[in-house]
Amino acid sequence: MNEMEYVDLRSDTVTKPTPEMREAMAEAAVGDDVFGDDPTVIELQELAANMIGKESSLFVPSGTMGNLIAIMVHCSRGEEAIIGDKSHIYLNEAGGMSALGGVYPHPVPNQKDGTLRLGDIRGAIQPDDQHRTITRLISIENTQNACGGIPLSVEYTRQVGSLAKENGLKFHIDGARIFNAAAALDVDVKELTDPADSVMFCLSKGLASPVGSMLAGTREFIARAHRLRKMLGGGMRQVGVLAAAGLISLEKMAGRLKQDHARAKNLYEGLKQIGGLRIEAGPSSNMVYFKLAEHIRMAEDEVISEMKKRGVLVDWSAPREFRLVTHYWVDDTGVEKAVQAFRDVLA
Ligand code: TLP
Repeated sequence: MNEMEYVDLRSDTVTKPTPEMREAMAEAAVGDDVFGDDPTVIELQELAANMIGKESSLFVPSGTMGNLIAIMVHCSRGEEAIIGDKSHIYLNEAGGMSALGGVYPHPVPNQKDGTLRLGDIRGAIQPDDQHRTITRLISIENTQNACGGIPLSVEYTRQVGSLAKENGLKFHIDGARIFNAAAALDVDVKELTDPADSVMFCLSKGLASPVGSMLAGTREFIARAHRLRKMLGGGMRQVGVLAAAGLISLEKMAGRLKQDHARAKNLYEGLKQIGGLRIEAGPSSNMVYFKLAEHIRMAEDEVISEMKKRGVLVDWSAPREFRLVTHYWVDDTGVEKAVQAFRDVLA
């Protein structure tokens, strides 16, 4: 089967560049971005900073590097960051914050709604005591991936921001999918980013760029981030070819994410009718999580390969649990095809 015929629901990271992006990439004006010479990167960084409501921004190769740089700017070695126990930073970034940054993670439980309880955050802040590490940072994730792609509200974000300020802490948002959060909540993304000192968001997920994330904050923060990007090997040269796609992500893709959310709802409605699944809450952005019902004897890998035979790529997220993600390349027909394939496979 030709790869283009697959309905790929494994993640929104699988999004290939749109034809318009490929054209813009081919024609992009470029320069050496390590010299600060690439006009397309400069344009992207200005637009991103404007849209996200921060003084400045930096193009980085990945969300993982963006989060790591933010943590390393905010915290010195041996200091501590309060993060969710289901956050991507804690679970899925290969421990980079401690391995490379020397920063100690202080995990607090993510609640079902994706939040960290304010009381838990407060309780995690270390007292001024020579035996303790120094708390420097609070980080939250929006949308909160492992809690169902759930958006965290403006009100909650403000509360975390105030708590950080009251305690002299920095506040970072892993906003890999912050534009999905803004679309789901129907708010300007700036409302969600305003209380934070730094925000990372990805161009390469629902915004459909092939590569790249943005890190945003004050001019001073970005100047320090710039040096760390270089240290980590993330200084890129004629990277305007990627920034050109990023510009289209911001100009055209950020405004269409509600379509992906509507398709995730349709997918959920279709899957709910199938006996072999245990599916709880409906999706609030572009992710549908479900578990295999007890009577299904198939292993995750078998489900994956049977689905693939029917032209649908899926992935498991935990034992007996699957996560399906809608994005630009999944249309209504793709949703129907996926529901039908699950019906056949789990019959
Ligand atoms: N998430 C990927 C996988 O790594 C799990 C996915 O398919 O969802 N923050 C959040 C909230 C993320 O979900 C991801 C990627 C990242 C950061 C890292 O971004 P990249 O992959 O660009 O390093």
